Amino acid sequence: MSRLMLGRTLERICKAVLLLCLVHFLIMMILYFDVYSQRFDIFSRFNNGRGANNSRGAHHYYYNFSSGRPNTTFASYLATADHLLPSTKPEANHTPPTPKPLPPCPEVPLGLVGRLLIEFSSQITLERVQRENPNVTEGGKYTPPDCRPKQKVAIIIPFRHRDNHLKYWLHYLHPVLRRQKIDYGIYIINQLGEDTFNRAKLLNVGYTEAIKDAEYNCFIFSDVDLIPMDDRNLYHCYDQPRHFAIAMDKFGFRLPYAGYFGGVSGLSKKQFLKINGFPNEYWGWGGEDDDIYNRITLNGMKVSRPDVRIGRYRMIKHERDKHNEPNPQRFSKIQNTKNTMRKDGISSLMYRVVSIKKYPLYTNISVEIGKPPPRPLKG
Ligand code: BGN
Repeated sequence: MSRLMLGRTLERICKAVLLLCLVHFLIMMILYFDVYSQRFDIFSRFNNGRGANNSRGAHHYYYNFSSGRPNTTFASYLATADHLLPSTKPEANHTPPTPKPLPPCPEVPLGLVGRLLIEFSSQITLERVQRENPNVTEGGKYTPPDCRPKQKVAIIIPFRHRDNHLKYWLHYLHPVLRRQKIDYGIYIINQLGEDTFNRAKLLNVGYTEAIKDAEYNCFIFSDVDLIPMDDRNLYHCYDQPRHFAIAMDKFGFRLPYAGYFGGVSGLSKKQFLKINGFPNEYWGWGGEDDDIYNRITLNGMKVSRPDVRIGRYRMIKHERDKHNEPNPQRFSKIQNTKNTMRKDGISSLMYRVVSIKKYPLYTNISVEIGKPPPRPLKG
């Protein structure tokens, strides 16, 4: 009897085990076909964060619960152990690491070399300058890759028929500005036609066009034939309007007079607007820089300058330009800055842009700026 009982019990146990096996097999089949329908994506869940199958798509499918899982089924949900994993932010492992915010650029950049050897006898080509400055981008722009500069500097060069000088300027200045960690763009403002040259008006045009192009807050105005001989003469803006070219070779490496503000100067946007920009009415050579100096002092500012050993410049020798004769009115005009500066300046500027061309090493803006008003007849 007891043997019979034992046999029956064993039989029941066997049936139960068989049933369990069957149920298990059924579950396995369901799971298998469900996974199959997901295009054999079975491995992606195991490779998560490691293997080649870890494409963002597959990853997204299994983990992004919040965005809804359109093709998932309860079975497939069960088939993954994901719901058992601690909830981690899935994207963190897979997005490329967010670049570290750059540190501010140092006040005194590392890597300056000091005194530079400047000569104008070797022939320079723009192709060579381009090859030597591969990180300068279209329009002559550059941003330091390893630090965050405080200022954005537009360098503005009044121009007409000085292509050879421009090559030297670009050849020497791009590497200097790069070492100085300046965030900059170069703007050549080319006066079209052969009417009398007007340097200060071209500088006003440069300011106006540069701020249309990018958010500059510092403007450096440079003649095309002036090359700094020391890279410690930093091309950015200062607390007061800056005069950079204080010791030119042609003046025996000295300031020619205390109020000299010619050659290379720099003003922040605020300083520039405070003096209503530069005068538009100085046609021909001379006086416009003295007028700018007057504007600065009349508006309660002072000129700041580098050390005389650092502010040294070489000027490229050249013949006197045609159509830029000394302006006979300059003597009387500079006596009158106080009365003219509010009317004549950035507020009254009129010109016509004919073309804007972005070259690899600079932006060229060709403009018509008109001609001097007819002289009043004597007598
Ligand atoms: C000055 C010129 C400046 C010029 C410097 C250096 C005048 C105004 C009348 C005195 N100023 O004499 O414009 O930058 O020489 O060349 O001529």
